[in-house]
Amino acid sequence: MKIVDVQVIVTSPTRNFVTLKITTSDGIIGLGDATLNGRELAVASYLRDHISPLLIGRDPSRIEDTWNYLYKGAYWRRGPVTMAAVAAVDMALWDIKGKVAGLPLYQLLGGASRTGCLAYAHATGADLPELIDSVHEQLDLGYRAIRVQTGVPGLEKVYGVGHSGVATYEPADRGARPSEEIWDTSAYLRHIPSVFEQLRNHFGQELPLLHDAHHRLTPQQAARLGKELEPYDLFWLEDVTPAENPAALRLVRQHTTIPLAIGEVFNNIWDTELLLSEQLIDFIRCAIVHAGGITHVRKIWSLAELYQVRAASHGPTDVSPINFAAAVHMGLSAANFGIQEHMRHQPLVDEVFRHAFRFDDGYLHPGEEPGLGVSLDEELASRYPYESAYLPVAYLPDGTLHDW
Ligand code: EZ4
Ligand code: CO
Repeated sequence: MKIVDVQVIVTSPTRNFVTLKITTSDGIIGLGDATLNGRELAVASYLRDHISPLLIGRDPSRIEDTWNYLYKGAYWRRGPVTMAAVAAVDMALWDIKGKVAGLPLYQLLGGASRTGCLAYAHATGADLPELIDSVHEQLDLGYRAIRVQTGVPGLEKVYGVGHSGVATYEPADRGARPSEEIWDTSAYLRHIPSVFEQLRNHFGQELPLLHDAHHRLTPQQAARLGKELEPYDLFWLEDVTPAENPAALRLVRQHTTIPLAIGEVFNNIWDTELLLSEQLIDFIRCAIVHAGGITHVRKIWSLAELYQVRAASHGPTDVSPINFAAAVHMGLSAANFGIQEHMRHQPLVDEVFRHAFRFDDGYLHPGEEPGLGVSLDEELASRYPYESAYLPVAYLPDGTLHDW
């Protein structure tokens, strides 16, 4: 069997997604996600112009070999654009392998290690009453763990906090320029501990609560926040410091026992090596698509397993259901799975990308369809052409561009 056709499909059913479609000489189709929020067309070009011609005629069963061909062979390794492109090929080849075998991906990865993957939902509110309502909404949907993000007094807008509920919180703003937000770390640090105190008073001690600081703090600020949140027993505190400096977490770790999670911007096992081997984190959060696909993230998770770090892949709405399916298959099979972020896509996205994975009573299951279990309705997809969209940028009150 050979690869005979490779296509890159860009579609924007409410937001942009890049999909790689590989067809074999036996007529089997494999799909891979290649979406990189706000930089989608760079990955589409990498795939169309540089990778697709190399795939024609290759044996689709040689996943490991093809991964190394694209990674080592290019000389220029790493980086989110390269690794998303390699990941798309990798997912599509695993999808094909599953279809050839007649088995869902999780069976190829060793079979189920659990009956379902614990999911967490997002709750957001401009103020405490809104936040409490939002947590109740997610609990009513069946979620058993909740990430909470909240407005901060004095700040007009905070990233991750919905303008009109969770559903619309993340779509990158469509338009020619990113929107701009003012961020004030001191105001945030003063406010957050009281939010968790009141959430615990309202919801009791047992509900797993998570929070994302979105890479905005210094190590000293992060250590202080971790210590102040310890009484509220968070499931984790995510992305406290800018992720390109893993050693920053040494100071945080020395000062707080709060569980730490990081990794959504990582794209390579070397980004994780110091954090894992020094046991500076508790959860590794790479997105399957942004860290080289199933083949590479599996290696990261295996390294993590040695150090009692659990796997919790990034699951936002800005990657497609193809990525999400891969994450749930991997989560079901991995010994060290921790929890899966689950932001629901808009219904239109689920129509374009029909999928076998399902959410039920707090848990995700990948379903039993062979491969990843996702199909793309190309006719429907073609009705939603690409639209320029960007993530917002953050400034400090004095106009300094800030980490986020
Ligand atoms: O900002 O996926 O944990 N989730 C997050 C996300 C990220 C987006 C960036 O594209 O932090 O909402
Ligand atoms: Co995050």
